[in-house]
Amino acid sequence: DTTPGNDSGVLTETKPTTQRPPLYKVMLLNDDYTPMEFVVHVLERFFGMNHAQALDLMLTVHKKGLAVVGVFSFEVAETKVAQVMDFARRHQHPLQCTMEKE
Ligand code: NFA
Repeated sequence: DTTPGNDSGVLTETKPTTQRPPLYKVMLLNDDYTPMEFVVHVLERFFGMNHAQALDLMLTVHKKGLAVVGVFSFEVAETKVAQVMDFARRHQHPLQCTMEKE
C-alpha cells in the first residue's frame, strides 16, 4: 500500500469515498375535499412551480393518489411539510403532505 503513513507492514487497500447527505421526497396526498385551486396555489407558493406545472402535478395527485412534489435535504423537506400542513390547517382543508427518505 502506498497510502501515506501506512508502515505497519500489513498490505491494505484504501479507497477514497464521497459522502452525500440523504435526500427526502416530499409528497402530496389526494383527498376528496381540498379544492383543486388550493392545491395549485400550494404548489406555486411553496414549491416554486409555474401555473402550468402546478396544474399538471395537482392533476397527477388527484388521479394517482399521491405524487412526489420535490426532493430536498432533511431540513428543507421538514420545513416544506410544516409550511404546507400549517397552510392547509389554517384554511381548514384536509390536504396532507409527507416526507420519505429517498
Ligand atoms: N381530489 C380533490 C378534488 O377533487 C383535489 C385534490 C388534488 C386534493 C390533489 C388533494 C390533492 N377537489
